[in-house]
Amino acid sequence: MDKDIRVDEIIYQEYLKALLAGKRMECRDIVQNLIDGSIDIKKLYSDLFQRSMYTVGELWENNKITVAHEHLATAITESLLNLAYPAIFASQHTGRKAIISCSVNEYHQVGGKMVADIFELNGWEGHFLGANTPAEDMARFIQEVNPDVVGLSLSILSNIDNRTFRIWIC
Ligand code: B12
Repeated sequence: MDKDIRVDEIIYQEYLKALLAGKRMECRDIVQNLIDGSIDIKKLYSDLFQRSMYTVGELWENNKITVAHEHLATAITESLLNLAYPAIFASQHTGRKAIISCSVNEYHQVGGKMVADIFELNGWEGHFLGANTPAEDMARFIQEVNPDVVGLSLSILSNIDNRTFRIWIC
């Protein structure tokens, strides 16, 4: 793998501009070029996807963009994660299993999905249960799969739901 392939400032700004303008094909081309150049997937996730979504959050917080722009950027980002899948699922499996889930009421799902993908990249089975997962269902799935690791994803502190932990402990 060529470790020199990275998201430099020019690529990042070009991608951000396209993302904010909702230009899905331009974003896709940038990401596909990086993948074709064998970029480290962790760098792609952190230096392009995460960084741009944090910028989207700041712009939204400062009323520089609307909720519609944020939704569009999120939808584009989620669709582009799939471009990395051939690389992610090429890893030899270790037999280890991880479950990552958003807590009840937590709708920020991009970060948790990325975490599950990185487990896959490292040869784990990375189960991602998505947003707002009911605690009982999460607990049942954990019993079924018997994972080595369970990770909870939340961006809003008040979404730490005591009920989830009580059910896990039982
Ligand atoms: C997109 C977005 C949304 C979308 C999410 C849609 C979706 N499909 O995911 C929607 C519209 C639903 C949304 C809603 C809200 N949002 Co919002 N949102 C964002 C935004 C812009 C991007 C989130 C994102 O994708 N980030 C990129 C990912 C890659 O980063 P990440 O989540 O941090 O994940 C990384 C790490 O945290 C870590 N990680 C994440 N999970 C896990 C789990 C484990 C186990 C491990 C080890 C690591 C790990 O690894 C990830 C990869 O590095 C953020 C801005 C930001 N700074 O993130 C605001 C942001 C998170 N939202 C915010 C707010 C306030 C809200 C609302 C309350 C707004 C409202 N008034 O309705 C609601 C709350 C909804 C809810 N109950 O969950 C605030 C939160 C502030 C706070 N913490 O108090 C932020 C920071 C915006 C801001 N600047 O103010 N939002």
